[in-house]
Amino acid sequence: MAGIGVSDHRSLILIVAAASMLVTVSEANRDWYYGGGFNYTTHWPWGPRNDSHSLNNTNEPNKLIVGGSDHWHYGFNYSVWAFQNNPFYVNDVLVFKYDPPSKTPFHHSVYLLPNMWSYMTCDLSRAKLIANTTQGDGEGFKFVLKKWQPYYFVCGESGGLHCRDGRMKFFVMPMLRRWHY
Ligand SMILES: *[C@@H]1O[C@H](CO)[C@@H](O)[C@H](O)[C@H]1NC(C)=O
Ligand SMILES: *[C@@H]1O[C@H](CO)[C@@H](O)[C@H](O)[C@H]1NC(C)=O
Ligand SMILES: *[C@@H]1O[C@H](CO)[C@@H](O)[C@H](O)[C@H]1NC(C)=O
Ligand SMILES: *[C@@H]1O[C@H](CO)[C@@H](O)[C@H](O)[C@H]1NC(C)=O
Ligand SMILES: *[C@@H]1O[C@H](CO)[C@@H](O)[C@H](O)[C@H]1NC(C)=O
Ligand SMILES: [Cu+2]
Repeated sequence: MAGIGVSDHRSLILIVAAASMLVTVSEANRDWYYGGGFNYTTHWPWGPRNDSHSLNNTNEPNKLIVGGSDHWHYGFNYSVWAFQNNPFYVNDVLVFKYDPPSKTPFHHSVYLLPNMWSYMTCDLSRAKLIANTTQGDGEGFKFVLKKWQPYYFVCGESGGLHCRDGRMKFFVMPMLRRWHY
């Protein structure tokens, strides 16, 4: 595992705080954790949802290209992207797009990490490969957020360098659509 420099300590503490918030959210499935400016009356978890993802109540899963037009590349801040695209819902689809080694010298991949700590430290020792360097080609690699659980996505290239220094990491906690029973 990579050593953690002194300068990282402050952000580490912030992330730990965020992590413990996440645990609370997991337990309660409260909608208010995600995004700002919520009206507690209208967004109470068991009330009818009314936000950009469900304005017309179609209940359709959303399909999002990770990074938007930036796709999946070194240096883009995916934590910010994920934050701006909250909330995610169970059954939403994330699409990772990146060129295969035949088209570029810059290789990428997608791994899932098992927990917040490995995510924070970009520890790939227990990472699970979900898309290799060629699978982001064309329409991209599609990943369905099947379960109500946190997902820790990282790029696994260069022994974790893309995760650590390249910001190719983000996590999502998809929410349940309350009327799906
Ligand atoms: C929140 O929504 C409720 C119900 O629509 C409304 O009565 C209330 O004024 C809203 N509060 C704020 C701060 O917007
Ligand atoms: C949901 O929000 C939109 C835009 O803010 C509003 O026009 C609509 O009336 C709201 N629907 C419900 C059911 O509250
Ligand atoms: C309803 O949602 C669907 C799926 O997101 C979208 O394609 C459609 O344009 C929306 N319709 C309206 C009236 O907002
Ligand atoms: C990547 O995965 C695809 C689909 O499973 C497979 O066909 C391909 O051989 C793999 N490529 C590499 C470089 O491992
Ligand atoms: C992404 O940007 C935010 C806001 O500027 C910053 O707090 C965060 O540390 C950045 N993430 C990474 C992995 O650099
Ligand atoms: Cu990468």
